[in-house]
Amino acid sequence: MTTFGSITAQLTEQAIELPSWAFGNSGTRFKVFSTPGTPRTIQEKIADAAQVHDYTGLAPKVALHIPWDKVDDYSALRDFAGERGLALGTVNSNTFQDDAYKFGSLTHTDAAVRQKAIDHHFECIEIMHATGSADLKIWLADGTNYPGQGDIRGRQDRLADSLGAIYTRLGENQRLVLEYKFFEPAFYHTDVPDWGTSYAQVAALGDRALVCLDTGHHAPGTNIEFIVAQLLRLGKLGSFDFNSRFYADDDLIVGAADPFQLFRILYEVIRGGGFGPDSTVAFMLDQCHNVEDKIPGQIRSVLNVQEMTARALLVDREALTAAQESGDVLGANGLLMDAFYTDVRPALAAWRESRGLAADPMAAYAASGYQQQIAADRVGGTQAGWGA
Ligand code: PSV
Ligand code: MN
Ligand code: MN
Repeated sequence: MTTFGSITAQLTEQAIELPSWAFGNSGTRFKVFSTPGTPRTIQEKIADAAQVHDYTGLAPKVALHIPWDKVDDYSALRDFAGERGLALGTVNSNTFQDDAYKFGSLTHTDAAVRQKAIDHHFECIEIMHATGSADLKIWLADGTNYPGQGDIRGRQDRLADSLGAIYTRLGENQRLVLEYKFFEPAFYHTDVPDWGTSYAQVAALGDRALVCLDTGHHAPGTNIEFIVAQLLRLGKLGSFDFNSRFYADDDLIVGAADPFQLFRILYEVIRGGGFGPDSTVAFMLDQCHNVEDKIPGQIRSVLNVQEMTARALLVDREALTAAQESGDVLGANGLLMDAFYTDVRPALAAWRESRGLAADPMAAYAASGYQQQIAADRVGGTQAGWGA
């Protein structure tokens, strides 16, 4: 069995990007519950994200969502984040909250609507130049509710054209990541429903176009780690949106619903070269905290990813390969399960402490008084985002 001591160097390489919107209110279509101290501005969201990084050392970047996080001066925002030890990460576009997009955005039959959506992405690319962000993430709400409502083939062709226009505008060091989702808000078909469609679209664009895998965007029972293995094999896994789900796109804390699935995904990431200094895979959270406090929700999330990464790194790969190749079915399965069942929490706590971090980041944050402080300070004002 691989020892904990032999994986700590790899653990220091872990970096998880936090979504700005996780710090804002969000909810369901039934109710958005607010939590005291919720940020009203992107600066307050960044300040909260810095707390997560301070206590865990795991979250050095914050992803933006435009226009929710719109400001006049993005270079100043970059400096603001830098002063708090953070960099600005992925820029997420938004073509789902404008009346013009009722029947689609990049896929719309009306060239003027498509151009509006393309122009929005051009604006995102400009912002990326100022923020130093590498990735433009596109998640499309485009789709139809009824058979016959749209020409699903024509929409695919228009999507390809629109993405082509956006891709050509990217800077040399910038990438486009295309997220897929099998349903919602459209219910009959979505225009990028699965990894195959995302792959087909990005493959046609070029090397700097890749797939974004959101763990909550698959039909129940889907073997997500197989998709991970395949995309890594094809060199097209650009990024993750981590979260967990019981039923639909629940956006719950990653690792909460199915820690074993998270372990299996991270094992394939490591196996496929998606983890570590040579990897270009971006690890992001895409979550909402509707009933729990947001900062501890994010702290718990990055710790869950760290814990399952540690367990996945503990897999004795040499022994596993030997068992696989000799047809030792139960031996191979046992090796994987041994690593999964290893409680790495005490070792991780001691290791954190040895690096000057809190042994228990959840407890340290709770004791810091920050939550009470923001609840007292942040009175009045409104936020932009899901819960707006
Ligand atoms: C909607 O499903 C969604 O959760 C996508 O996963 C995006 O990544 C996110 O919203 C932010 O736009
Ligand atoms: Mn997502
Ligand atoms: Mn989603």
